Amino acid sequence: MLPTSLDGPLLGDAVVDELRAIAMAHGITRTGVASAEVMLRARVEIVRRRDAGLHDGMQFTYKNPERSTDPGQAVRGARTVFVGARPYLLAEPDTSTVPADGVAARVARYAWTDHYGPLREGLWAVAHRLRADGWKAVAYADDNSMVDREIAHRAGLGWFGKNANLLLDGAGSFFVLGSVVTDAPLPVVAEPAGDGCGTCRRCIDGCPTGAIVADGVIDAGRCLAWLLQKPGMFPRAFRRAVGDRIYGCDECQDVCPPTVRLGVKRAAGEAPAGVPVEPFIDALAMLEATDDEVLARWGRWYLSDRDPRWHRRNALIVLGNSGGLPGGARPSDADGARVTGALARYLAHDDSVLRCHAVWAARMLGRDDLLPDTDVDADVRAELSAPL
Ligand code: B12
Ligand code: SF4
Ligand code: SF4
Repeated sequence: MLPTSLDGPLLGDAVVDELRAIAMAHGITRTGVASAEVMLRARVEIVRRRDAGLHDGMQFTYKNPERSTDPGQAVRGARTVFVGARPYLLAEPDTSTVPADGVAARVARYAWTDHYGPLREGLWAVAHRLRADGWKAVAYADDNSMVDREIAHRAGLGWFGKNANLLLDGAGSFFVLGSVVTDAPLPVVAEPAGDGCGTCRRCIDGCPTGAIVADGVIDAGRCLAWLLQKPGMFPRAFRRAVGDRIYGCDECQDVCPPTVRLGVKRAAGEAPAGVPVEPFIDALAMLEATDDEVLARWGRWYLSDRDPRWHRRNALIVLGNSGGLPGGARPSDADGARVTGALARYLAHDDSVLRCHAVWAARMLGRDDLLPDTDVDADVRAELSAPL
């Protein structure tokens, strides 16, 4: 039974142990407790980066920094925040879901399957335990109301890597983060973890687009993870750098020694039986699918307005890159029926943004024979003659 006095002394460590055990039962392997004070550093950084244009139109926590950096606005009278990290590194399944005549498109590790659902479930189990004793408690994970890395850092879960991710001591960064904001006076862990990057700068040098513009600072306008989510035309300058990525980007973590050494080599887990795990999908299958099919299979990816246009735009870029660029997958046959069919369909699409990307893909694959001489849309006309 938890103590129930709002004005009483700090709750004991046994309470945190019980909450930790609840979280652990949901796969949340690292936990900590932070004070619920305003996250001033994050607030200042968000505003500074927004003013410098580094957010490239992103909303998320940037929309209302006053709110996203103040746990007290999430739960009135908030005193503490119970923070949890859930590992998302999974072993690659033995069998590929991409057929021989398909085009393999890479999905970032955090999206191979749904990791936020189980994380939220675990955090809500913690919140309900606190509520059962009369405390207020609300769970947040990847929500615009809370800057997850900053609160996890404050709770001592890890350090800010130069790649901007929170690296957990002895485990690397392949973790999703979330928290339970509460008015319960839980005992706080006051010591954030020290820096573990030292002189390393592999992520900065390894980023395919030079998006890490200073230690821990990402220019979203260059970051593939954001550009693949963002609506509209994909900047031509970065399309080759996309390679075979269709959603998300892991490059700055895949080159990170602590993450690879401690996470990838030691701790890749298995997904529970029956849970689909998709490290690669068939870009052609996505281009052939109806809107409903796209949303049913890949609707859990965060893409602007959950609009299947952006799934297809990304699939066309992967198709264009699939002729054998470094990191790109090779279609079984660029002149084959499925590739030709997809290009022909999207070159005639009524959406001019998709036509633009289809023109680019056809030109990249040397299928100029499929291109129209001109187009009613000025952007498509520009795409027909732009340097590749
Ligand atoms: C917006 C967002 C993005 C944007 C921008 C990311 C960015 N780095 O700015 C985009 C779409 C690009 C993105 C990409 C990814 N994201 Co994201 N994203 C978010 C979101 C919604 C908000 C982040 C935010 O508020 N940033 C504001 C800035 C100011 O905070 P910050 O980047 O953490 O910066 C801090 C440090 O710079 C630090 N700092 C200050 N001074 C200094 C100085 C030094 C030297 C250093 C090192 C640090 C440092 O203080 C800052 C403030 O706290 C969070 C979820 C959430 N609600 O918090 C997820 C989140 C950060 N993303 C997450 C993930 C998994 C990813 C990807 C790995 C997904 C992928 N594979 O594609 C990539 C990683 C890209 C990268 N290198 O950051 C996880 C991170 C988990 C972790 N272990 O860190 C989060 C926490 C989601 C979650 N709940 O699990 N993301
Ligand atoms: S996610 Fe990819 S593009 Fe973005 S900073 Fe990391 S390596 Fe660069
Ligand atoms: S690659 Fe090196 S510098 Fe970058 S986050 Fe990892 S340890 Fe830090």
